[in-house]
Amino acid sequence: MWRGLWTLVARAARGPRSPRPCTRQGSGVPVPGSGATIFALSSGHGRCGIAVIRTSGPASGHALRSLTAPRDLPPARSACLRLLSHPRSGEPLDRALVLWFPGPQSFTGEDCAEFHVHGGPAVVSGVLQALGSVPGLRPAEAGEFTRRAFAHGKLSLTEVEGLADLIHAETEAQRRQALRQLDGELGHLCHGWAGTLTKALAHVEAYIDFGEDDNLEEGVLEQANSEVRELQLALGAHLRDARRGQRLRSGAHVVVAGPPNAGKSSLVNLLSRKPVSIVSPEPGTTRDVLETPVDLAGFPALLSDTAGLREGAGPVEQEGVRRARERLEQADLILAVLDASDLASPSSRNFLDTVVAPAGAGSPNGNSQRLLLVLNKSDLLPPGGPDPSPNLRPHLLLSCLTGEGLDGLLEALRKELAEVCGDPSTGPPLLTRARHQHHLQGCLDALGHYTQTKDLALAAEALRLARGHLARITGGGGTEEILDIIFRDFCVGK
Ligand SMILES: Nc1nc2c(ncn2[C@@H]2O[C@H](COP(=O)(O)OP(=O)(O)O)[C@@H](O)[C@H]2O)c(=O)[nH]1
Ligand SMILES: [Mg+2]
Repeated sequence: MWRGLWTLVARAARGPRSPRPCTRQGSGVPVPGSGATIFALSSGHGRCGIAVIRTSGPASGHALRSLTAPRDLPPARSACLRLLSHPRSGEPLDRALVLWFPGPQSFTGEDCAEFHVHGGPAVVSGVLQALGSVPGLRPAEAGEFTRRAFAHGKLSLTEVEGLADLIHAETEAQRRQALRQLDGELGHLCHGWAGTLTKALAHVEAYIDFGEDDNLEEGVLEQANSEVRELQLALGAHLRDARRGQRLRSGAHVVVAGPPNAGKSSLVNLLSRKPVSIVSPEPGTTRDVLETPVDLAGFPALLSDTAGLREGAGPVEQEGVRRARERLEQADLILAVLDASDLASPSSRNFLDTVVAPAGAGSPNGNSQRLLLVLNKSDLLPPGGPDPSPNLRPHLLLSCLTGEGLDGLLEALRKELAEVCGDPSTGPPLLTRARHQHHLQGCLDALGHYTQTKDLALAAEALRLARGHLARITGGGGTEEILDIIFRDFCVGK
């Protein structure tokens, strides 16, 4: 190996023209209003057992001393019981646990203090007022603690996003995914890819600078090319999966469809555990599309109840049918419901032919739509009798009336949704935001230019561009605008 090559690797990693690599160093992004010490209630609002108020910034130690007696700082990172009183009036406010986190070993990287007070509104507002009276302290803005953590290199941008997702997670799968992202899995993946590009760039630059040098190891350029090809394949695979991560964040579209009176609305109410839709023996009761967010077997879903699909109804119901068909086209998963005791009726046959069969066979664009076939009203079948339709594609028997078959349906839904949303327990890190997808695509496009160009200087530039896109996923070279959008997701006190 040519001796200078690793110097070039290092140069390519740092180089003046190169964007900041994916590292956990400080982002270099100025924090608006940094320098001030901020404070906020970090636990939820309202009456509760314990509320946590925290501060971050250089005056945190002074604030802690001003409010507590005795006035010396507690040992770092150890909880101490202290009497809190107003620094001006001396009025006692609460007996509370206080914690002192000297920077940089704190959440934000700055000096931080925490006050674990009793959660009554008067205690919380008294302590907040007391902190506001300490010179150099001001109330925090939404997401400001996390923004400071990012600015001081405590969290990468993908970890910040993971933290925001964790705070908003409503289902088990969302929590798992958010925790993985907060643990830095996506960041590590990008970091590894950026490392590959840095190496490829070093090889290309070595070739530019020393191509004629006999000591340059043979095949340096070929090695760079093959690394780029491998990376293209990996990025392509992740991009094909990109929709899954986004579904996991915002919920998969699950559309309940079927002929009138099959029990669609009953199923929506059963799955959402609330009376979302009117259930009635009268056909054509549901006309508009009714949507409800639900936790389906641990996955987030937007469940839509639709009008029963049939011909020849009045104009209002016809519009409902049109909307139902439109919604079916956008569905990530169709829950097709039929009345098990009425499979031979014209509306059942028509639904099987026009919706169920095409979904199984694959849609015109080549992507077969996911569909679960549910035969409802199993309680109307003779007990212990044969399958009502042995020739039908795989299906599940259910009775919304008795609840029989619900566990089997939830298990089938869990499997389907793990495919639709990606399985955060086992799969590779998911791209949960359009921002990730955009930069990964940008990286792939730049690598496309690399493979096409014959000019080595342009090839090196394409690699730098590609690496810049990866760096921006984890927060390198992020613009203020993007940061504002991301931090807006946080509440005050986080
Ligand atoms: N026996 C029986 N009746 C059901 C079941 N599910 C729904 N129904 C009844 O079937 C009728 C139509 O139900 P609904 O949910 O409004 O059907 P939709 O038109 O498909 O939305 C109502 O009278 C329900 O009470 C079931 O599992 N067993
Ligand atoms: Mg209905």
